[in-house]
Amino acid sequence: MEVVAALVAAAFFRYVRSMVKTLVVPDVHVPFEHKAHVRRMLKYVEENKPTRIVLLGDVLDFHSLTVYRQSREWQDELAVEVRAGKKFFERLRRAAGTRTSIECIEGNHEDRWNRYVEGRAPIMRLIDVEWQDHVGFPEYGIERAVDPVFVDCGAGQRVRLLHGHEVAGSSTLPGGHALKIARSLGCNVHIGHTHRLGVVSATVAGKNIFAVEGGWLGNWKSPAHKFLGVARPDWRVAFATYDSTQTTSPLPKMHVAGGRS
Ligand SMILES: [Mn+2]
Repeated sequence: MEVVAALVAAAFFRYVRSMVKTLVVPDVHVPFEHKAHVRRMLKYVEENKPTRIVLLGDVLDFHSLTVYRQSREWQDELAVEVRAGKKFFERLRRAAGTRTSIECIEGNHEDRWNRYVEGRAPIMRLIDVEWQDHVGFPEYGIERAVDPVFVDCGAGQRVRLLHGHEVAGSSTLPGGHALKIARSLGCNVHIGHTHRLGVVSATVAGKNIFAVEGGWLGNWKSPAHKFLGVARPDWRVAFATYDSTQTTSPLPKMHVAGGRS
């Protein structure tokens, strides 16, 4: 009887160890985030304590560093943006606790910092000024993701996470750009970047693959997005979770904001 109990316990702990719950956070665009929906995401983290959190990039807007500036009053506010970014990562770490790994993929908005340094302040390369060191990565144990990032998504499958700007182009239908990337890589893919929400699938070389565009957590009404006006594109507030133990489907659960957001 004890032997059976020990075997059951061992199997249970093997199962728990192999259970990976991953939260995938799309473009937040701090300090132009949607505050209520960021709170909702942080509450999810607090209550569910995922094993892994992967941020898809464009966590930070770096509006002060863009050459496509939409809001004049933000042109000299890099310090404000950096402080808001650090606050965001602090809140995320506090909600997650110490056992969750937090990884961050670089998006085209974080790349604004890199391009600025390369193009306009090359002397800063000599002193190694990297964006992630200024928004709390060392303090809060956030890792800058090393490409490629894969997540166990259930049904024995993995999905590759990218920001989405790595492959040129866009699409008119939600999910279309992710699908293009999935076809070119020949694997399941989940991206941010388009701010749209779409889960689509295709058959590549006889293999069924899926492609996800995971929405965003930004705010339409913020200064950086005012230019969108009333004719808003079909961007959706959302985040996603994957459960490696699900057996019926490899697809994510999409946590989508309803109504107007
Ligand atoms: Mn974005």
